[in-house]
Amino acid sequence: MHVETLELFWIKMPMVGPFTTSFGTTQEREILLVKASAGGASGWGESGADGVPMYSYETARTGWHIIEDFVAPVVLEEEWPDEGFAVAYAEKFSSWRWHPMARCAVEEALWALEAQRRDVSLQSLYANARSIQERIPVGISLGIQDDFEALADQIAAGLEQGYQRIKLKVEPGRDVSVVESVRERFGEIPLMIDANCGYRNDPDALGSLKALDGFNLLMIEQPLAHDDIDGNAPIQAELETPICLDESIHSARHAAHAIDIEACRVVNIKASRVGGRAAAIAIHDLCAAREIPVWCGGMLESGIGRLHNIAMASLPNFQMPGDLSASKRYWQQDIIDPAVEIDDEGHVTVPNTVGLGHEVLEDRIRDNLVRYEKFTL
Ligand code: OSB
Ligand code: MG
Repeated sequence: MHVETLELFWIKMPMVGPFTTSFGTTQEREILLVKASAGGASGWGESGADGVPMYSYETARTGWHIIEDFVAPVVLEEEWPDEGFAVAYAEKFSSWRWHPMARCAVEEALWALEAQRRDVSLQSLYANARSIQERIPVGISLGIQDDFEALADQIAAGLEQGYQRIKLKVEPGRDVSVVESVRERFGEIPLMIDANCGYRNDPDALGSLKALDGFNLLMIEQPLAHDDIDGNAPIQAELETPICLDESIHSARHAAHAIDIEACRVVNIKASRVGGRAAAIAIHDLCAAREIPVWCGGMLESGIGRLHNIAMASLPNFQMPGDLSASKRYWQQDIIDPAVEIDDEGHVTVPNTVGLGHEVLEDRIRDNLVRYEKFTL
């Protein structure tokens, strides 16, 4: 088959509220979407990159450049197999270096297109005969806040809605006191923290993290620099609390190394960070074989990336609640219909209908457009 058109939609959408991590605040999300079409069917994908390089060096603009100038010409030119073209794409581009979020966006569009053409669910393509979970437990991620009462209100609302764990963003100086207050107020709720590399310049990172070790946290996510896997090993050896790596893991090789040297006991999987769904699933399988639990991370995705995450997180080693929360936590109006919702037990049901599973609202996408282009051969 040939991919007949690739369309790029660069959009900007206001968030329901600001989201602050140790690297900065997001109030408006820029998102790059890809639509791939062939034979009257189409599929959508999303890049995890934002408008500014904070979590990642990639942006919507760098994604545009990489896809327009390099990926699209190859994808449109190539004669792909009728079945398995999403995997063939992943293999072809696996030798390309970096720009994982741009590559992932196109790959997702191809997976969704393939599901549509074969009349199957995205979940069943990702699972590829592995067992699947029909419902996935979901957690929420709460940004750093100046006002503890505002944070406490959000925790109370999250628990009330059934969310299965609370993740608090922390940074040096806004860590122990916050966790201590949350434990005092809410007791032994399932709680974890995410430092987003915040302790990378702390000369006593071990001491700072040990001070957080007595709170029975589910895990401490990404304390050290993105390019420092090894620094976690001596710290993990001294902590009861598992370390979970996010920013540091860009490939199955990274994951294997981190597990070998016991730098972490949990892995956060984000397809956009590792260059696609096939690569993410390979990390899922590797971690399963090594008995390391994984969970699906989030990048403040629109409904399109969210639905890809949910389909992938139905794989069996996604054992811990994922950052897969309801659309309305981030968006006034999501670009899919229906929006993603969770049930009152804090689970999301994985769509088992054809393709992405929900309708994509192209008109709403066009309402938020920064830039659009359609590429053909
Ligand atoms: O580190 O997991 C992270 C959002 C943007 C960038 C990085 C991260 C996050 C989150 C939000 O924690 C997770 C979500 O999408 O719900
Ligand atoms: Mg994280």
